[in-house]
Formats: sequence, structure tokens, C-alpha cells
Amino acid sequence: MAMLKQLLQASLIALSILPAPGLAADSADSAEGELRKVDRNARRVIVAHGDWDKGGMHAMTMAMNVEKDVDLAKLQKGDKVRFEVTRQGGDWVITRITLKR
Ligand SMILES: [Cu+2]
Repeated sequence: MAMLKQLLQASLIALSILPAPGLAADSADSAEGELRKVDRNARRVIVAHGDWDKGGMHAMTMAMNVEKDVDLAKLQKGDKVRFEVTRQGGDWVITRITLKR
């Protein structure tokens, strides 16, 4: 029993040393684009974006999910925007979006 306890303590210590997953700075990226569609209910937009180096993408039109704390109320089709994205699983998710004036 004592050995099991030691083993458990050892693995807890090992866990606490590991860095938090999913927060690597190089997973965040920003790009500019024009909104082609804003679906507030589904929290999804279609963006025609420019070249996007870290994402490894050239200019294209694509759909992206939008994180729940991003305000979509004032955004509409045709708006030129600057946005920040992060990779979550296999998807790009917008974490911040601002109008480009
Ligand atoms: Cu793209």
C-alpha cells in the first residue's frame, strides 16, 4: 500500500511539471479579410482572407468558428476585419475580431 501511495505521489509531481497544453504562443495567428457571411446563431463566419503565413494559407474564402466570448452583434457581411485565430483540434477558431477602418 505504501508503494502505491509513493507511485501516486510521483505521478502527481510529474503532472504538475508539464506545461499547460493548448496555450503555445505560436498557435495564435492574425490575418485580415472581408466577411462574406455572419451566422450569429451558429457562431460561424465565412471570411475571404489574405495570405496567412503561420496558417500556411494563401488568400482564400473559408468558414471559421468563432469563440463564444467574441461579440458578433456589430459585424455583418461586407465588413473588412482583422482577426486572431487559434488552432483547436483540427479547426481554426477566431478568438478576436475587429473592424478595419
Ligand atoms: Cu484559409
